[in-house]
Amino acid sequence: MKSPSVSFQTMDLPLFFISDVHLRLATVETEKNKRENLINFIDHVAEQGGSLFIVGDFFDFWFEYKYVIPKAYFEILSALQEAKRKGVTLNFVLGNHDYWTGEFIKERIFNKVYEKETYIEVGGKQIFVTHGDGLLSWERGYRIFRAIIRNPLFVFLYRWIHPDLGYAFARWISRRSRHYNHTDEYNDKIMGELSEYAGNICQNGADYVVMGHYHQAKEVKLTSGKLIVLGDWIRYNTFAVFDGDNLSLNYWR
Ligand SMILES: [Mn+2]
Repeated sequence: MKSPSVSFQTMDLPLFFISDVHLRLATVETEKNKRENLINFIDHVAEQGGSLFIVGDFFDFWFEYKYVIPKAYFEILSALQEAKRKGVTLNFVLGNHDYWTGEFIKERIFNKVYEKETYIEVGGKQIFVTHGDGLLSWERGYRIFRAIIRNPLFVFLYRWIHPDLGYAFARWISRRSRHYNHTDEYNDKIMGELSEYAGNICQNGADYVVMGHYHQAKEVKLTSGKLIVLGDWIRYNTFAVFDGDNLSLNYWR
């Protein structure tokens, strides 16, 4: 296993984590409900203060053009900006659906964007945060595909596609590859590998591992440390919170 890059950040408490909101361009009823719930949650974080950590796949697709941003996410981006104005630090660990951020996301919306997994240190605890895609032993093909679509040349070329087409194409791909409903057996197999991965990281000094991507809401006690798989905002509406002593997984009402 490749050891992850280490970059320590100091964070204000409490620390909130969410992932896999998969905000869509479509304004269907389920999407409206999701946005309403999410804005309530962001407002709650703004009242509490501290830091918000979005652990990838916040958008079902984000690709940044030079002068254009997608209008579907306007209300959510406004809520984030309002939270930031009230003093919340906004962090974004990029996922496989929203990796293609630029100056707008990096400089204007979020305080800090992480292109890779990261360690954060708060109150003497070390938390390892990763979106989590490509970790499984049988995902070799995916890891190659990922390297291609993140290649600067690919991104440069994609930017020349008209935004209406660029987003429509990504939407089509996303709809074809949507697979949140696995069998229990397959989910257990995934959790087995993730627990082993997290176990190694905790053995090397981390207290917690937080990840998204797998659309399972799981809190796993390890030999030393704990793994939290964040669930999503499609079926679970889950968030993790670290208050300085404990990290726990919670369900938003
Ligand atoms: Mn993902």
